[in-house]
Amino acid sequence: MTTFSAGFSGRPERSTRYGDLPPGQYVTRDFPVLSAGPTPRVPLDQWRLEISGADGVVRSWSWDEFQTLDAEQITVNIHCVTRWSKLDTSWTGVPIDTLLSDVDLPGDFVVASSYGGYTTNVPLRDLLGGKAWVAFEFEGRPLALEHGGPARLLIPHLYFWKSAKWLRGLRVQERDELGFWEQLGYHKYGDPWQEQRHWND
Ligand SMILES: Nc1nc2c(c(=O)[nH]1)N[C@H]1C(S)=C(S)[C@@H](COP(=O)(O)O)O[C@H]1N2
Ligand SMILES: [Mo]
Repeated sequence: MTTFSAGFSGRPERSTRYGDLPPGQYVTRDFPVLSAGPTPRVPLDQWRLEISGADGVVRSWSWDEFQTLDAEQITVNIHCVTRWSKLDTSWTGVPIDTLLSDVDLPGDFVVASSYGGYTTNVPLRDLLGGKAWVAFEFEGRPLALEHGGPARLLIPHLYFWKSAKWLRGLRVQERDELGFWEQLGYHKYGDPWQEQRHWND
């Protein structure tokens, strides 16, 4: 756990753990909210998570079904393209490996889409191998609505705009297709260690 000292919250500071901080980032102890539109409210009894392929939805879970899947505790650093990073955030989430097992994967690219219409593209390989989750708890509590509750994508090794809040579905497809921020100029891959912030980075 990061220790919290009153007065330091929110002030940009240098990490003493330089190795954890990608270039151009500073550490924040706050948890800023960054949303491109209004916060969608999806009642749990109407929530569904859908995996789709070339021919539409191939797997889906209601909230109750999703809650029966094996979840993991994850402690990771997260990095926003607006330059804040947050160290040692802890989450509970279902690995994407679990969601995509038993699914015939019709391509190497994924578009994640959210309730509310947000989209972001991620190569399939970046979601597999224990590198990404659908997270539904933050620091031991149900994920707050403004941070993407009831459930969001968590892909800590890419800039945080790839971690779609209010996740509704993952579509696996043959070609890469730019998402919301990627169409507006953000990098199509978004590796914070290579500072892939914008199209030409
Ligand atoms: N659905 C949706 N997901 C989203 C966004 C958004 O606007 N809508 N913003 C992205 C961006 S730019 C960032 S930095 C993180 C912010 O997550 P937070 O608000 O929990 O800090 O969510 C990402 N996921
Ligand atoms: Mo962001």
